[in-house]
Parts: sequence; C-alpha cells; structure tokens
Amino acid sequence: PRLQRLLLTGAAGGLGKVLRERLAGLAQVLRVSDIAALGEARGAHEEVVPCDLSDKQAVDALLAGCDAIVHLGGVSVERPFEEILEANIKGIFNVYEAARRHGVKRVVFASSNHVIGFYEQTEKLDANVLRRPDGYYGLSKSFGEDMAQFYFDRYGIETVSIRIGSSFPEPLNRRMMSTWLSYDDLTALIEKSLFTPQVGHAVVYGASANKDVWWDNHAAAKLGWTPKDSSEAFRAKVEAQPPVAPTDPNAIYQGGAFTAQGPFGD
Ligand code: NAI
Ligand code: 15L
Repeated sequence: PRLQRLLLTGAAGGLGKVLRERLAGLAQVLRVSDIAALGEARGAHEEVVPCDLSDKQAVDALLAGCDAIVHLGGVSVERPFEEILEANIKGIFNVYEAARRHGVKRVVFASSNHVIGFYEQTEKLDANVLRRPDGYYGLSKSFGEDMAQFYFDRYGIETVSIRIGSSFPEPLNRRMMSTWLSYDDLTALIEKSLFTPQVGHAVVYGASANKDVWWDNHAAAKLGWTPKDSSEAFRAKVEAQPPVAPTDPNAIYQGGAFTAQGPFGD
C-alpha cells in the first residue's frame, strides 16, 4: 500500500459504504469514521473511529496519525442552515485545522455540483466559473472549496475538490443522464486525487463520460483521470419515465430540484 493510514469520513453513507471496500488496498490502515453506526472493523487493516465532525477536539484526535483524508462526511442534501453549519461548515474547518496540526498533506474533498447549481443546463462550465450555489448545502461546499484554497496557500496542504455530479449505481432521472458518475469512475478519480503529485488546490467535476455533458473537465485530465463509463447504457430506462415539464427546475437548472428547496421553518 502507498499510504500508512488513510482516513475516510462519512464511511457509513451511500458513497462511504462503497469506498470503504474499494479504498482498502490503498493504505496499510483504513480508518473509517462517521456519526452513524459503522459496525465492527473488517479485519486488521481497519480502524473504526466514531466521530461528530462538528466536535473540534474529536476531529483533532481523529486525524492523528493519518497521512491523507477522503472527506465525505456531512449533510449531503439541502437542509436548514443550522444543520449544515454544524456538520459541513464547522466540520470542514475542524478537518483542516486538525490536518494542519497533524501534518496531513493531502485531502480529497467531496464537493458538489450544487456549488454551481444555479447555472442553466444549456451552459457549459469549466472549474473556474463564478460559483452560483443553489442552497445552504451548496454554500457549505463552496465554503469548503475556499477553505481548501486557503489551507493550501497558507499551509501547503494539498486538496482535490471533486464537484461530484450524481454518484449512484445508475442515473435515476433525465437530469442525471448528464450528471451521473459511476462508482468505478469515482473510485479511479479519488485514487488519482490522492496520488498525483503537486496538485495544489485542484477543482474538478466528477461526472462519467456522459453524452450530454455540461462541464468542461480539462482540469481533471491533469490528474491523469479519464472517465470510462457513460449514462448512455441507461438511456432507454430513464426515458421510459414520464416527461419532465419544461418549467420544472429539474429541466432548467444544473442543480435541479435543489434550486427550489426552502425556505425552512416559516
Ligand atoms: P450520505 O448522506 O449517504 O453520507 C454522508 C455521511 O456523513 C452519512 O453517513 C452521515 O451519517 C455522515 N455525517 C453527517 N453529519 C455528520 C457529522 N456531523 N459528523 C460525522 N458524520 C456525519 O451522502 P453520500 O451520497 O454518501 O455523499 C458523500 C459525500 O459526497 C457528501 O459529502 C456529499 O455531500 C458528497 N456528494 C455526493 C453526491 C452523490 O451523488 N452521492 C453528489 C455530490 C456530492
Ligand atoms: C448532491 O450533492 C447530493 O449529495 C446527492 O444526494 C445528489 O442529490 C446529487 O448532489 C445530485 O445533484 O444529483
């Protein structure tokens, strides 16, 4: 293995469960963490460390002894600001502070297409466009990208921020024909993000080689990553679904329905 100890946060989540298996071979020890139940360690190569990302002391202990982090933990959908503040905003600060204190030099940050969710689907974006977050969740990922840039400029901690599209076993609707990222392509992208030298803070889009792409991902090619899968394999199944009205946010905005969620609590 190329790493001594790799930390995977969000390991009990949808992607975390998949990557817990797939990243195991990259490090002598895979430390898996979540606020939700993780079960027992799956052998001598695993350490299970439950942790609330909003707890600064606990996160500091979590990163001790790690040489890299794949940071998936946090709220992954649109929610009231106060929830996002704890898990995502305080969470990402706690992760970078602990990385600085423990000399961790590489982070892979699960950012999201929702940092650019208010662009229309007719627009083609590269990773340098002005961000247009589509909610508190997207704002927290946008803050995470800024945090990554700051900790690189100030402390030399390198990060690849992956603006993940929609990573599920298959595309679930028409929008995801453009945003889908297969688990195989995600795994390969994370591996390149961990091991490509001198990335600084790189921002890339995480989408498979889909036919109708919205993203110019030339920044990802610098990592030596080319997606292999395509949503085309699922087109007939997706197009058998009822049509989406042209006025539906799912048909207009890159961020789809996230653009129309909230306000909360009024
Ligand atoms: P998920 O919601 O299934 O997993 C997130 C995990 O984080 C959960 O297991 C949850 O318990 C944990 N978590 C939440 N709050 C926490 C806290 N305060 N402390 C510690 N752990 C906490 O989400 P999924 O789909 O696995 O996504 C993983 C990451 O990738 C997330 O950061 C998400 O925002 C990002 N992402 C995922 C996309 C996808 O298509 N699956 C698309 C874009 C981004
Ligand atoms: C995300 O950021 C979410 O975490 C995920 O659950 C999906 O909703 C995805 O974006 C998407 O845009 O499809």
